[in-house]
Amino acid sequence: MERKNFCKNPIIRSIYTADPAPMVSGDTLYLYTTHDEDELIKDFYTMFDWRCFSTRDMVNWTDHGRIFSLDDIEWADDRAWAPQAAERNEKFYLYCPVHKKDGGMAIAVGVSDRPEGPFKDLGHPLIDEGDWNDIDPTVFIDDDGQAYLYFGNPELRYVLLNEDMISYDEKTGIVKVPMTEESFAKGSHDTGTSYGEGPWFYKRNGLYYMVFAAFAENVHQEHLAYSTSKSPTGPWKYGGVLMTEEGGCFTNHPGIADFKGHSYLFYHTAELPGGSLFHRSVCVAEFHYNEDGSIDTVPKCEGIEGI
Ligand code: FUB
Repeated sequence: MERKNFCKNPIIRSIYTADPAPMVSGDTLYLYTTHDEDELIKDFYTMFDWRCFSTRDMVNWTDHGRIFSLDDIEWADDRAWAPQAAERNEKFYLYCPVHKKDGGMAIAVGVSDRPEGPFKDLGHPLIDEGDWNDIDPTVFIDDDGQAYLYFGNPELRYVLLNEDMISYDEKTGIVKVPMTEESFAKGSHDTGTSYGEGPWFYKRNGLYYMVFAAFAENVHQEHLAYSTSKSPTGPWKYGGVLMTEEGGCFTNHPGIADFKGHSYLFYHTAELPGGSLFHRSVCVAEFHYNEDGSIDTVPKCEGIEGI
């Protein structure tokens, strides 16, 4: 029987979605996602656009459709991968990894006057190091107004965004975070740590959190883990596993938001009919912080109560 006032996982059932990125603006939670196409090209991720959904009660969702796509980015040709959005000075910024026409991955920025888009590309990449590390941006504006954009697979890197949110402090440049076991635990990804990709950066009660998709030793499926720091630029201290390998697909991807007094972890699985590592679906779980700011492992769940 359908439960009333209950948001059943996966949240979105009309299309395959992945890489959830929640953003709260006013009394609404906006959920930006990637979109796994039904028909695969070369049996790989086939992803051309970004989608947006919104809710005021975590149960009833409005589908805003395609809000930004590769067609809007003249210099990109493939891989519309994991985005994150930010609001500043009444404008909205969507940071998106893409594959460039001239090769390699880079991070694009779409700008809009409205959270639900449509977004307009800057016309050039924001981050373009010419290597494949330039994916999975996560953005956070600190209380002092400094905005940070972290990103990367297999290394975690960051830039200090300028107030315009579409450029960064070139003097500081692109900073490489030391990939140590103390920061990210021993694991099986390329740096020898568990840090894989999909960072999600935020602050709560004065403590900075870096949640990420991780590879345990000898395990070829991602789990979610987190590290914390007393400063926005580290050093990071490994905190533990946030979600074990779940949901039947190789990747997972965290998105965290506090909304109307509740804390939510968005993630993805392959649980819709026809699901696979290239046909994923966005889910949500409610969780709680311990007194000291630590987080216990969050079980994958059937869904959440509405608010
Ligand atoms: O969805 C494409 C890529 O897979 C993302 O950028 C990664 O985080 C992983 O979910």
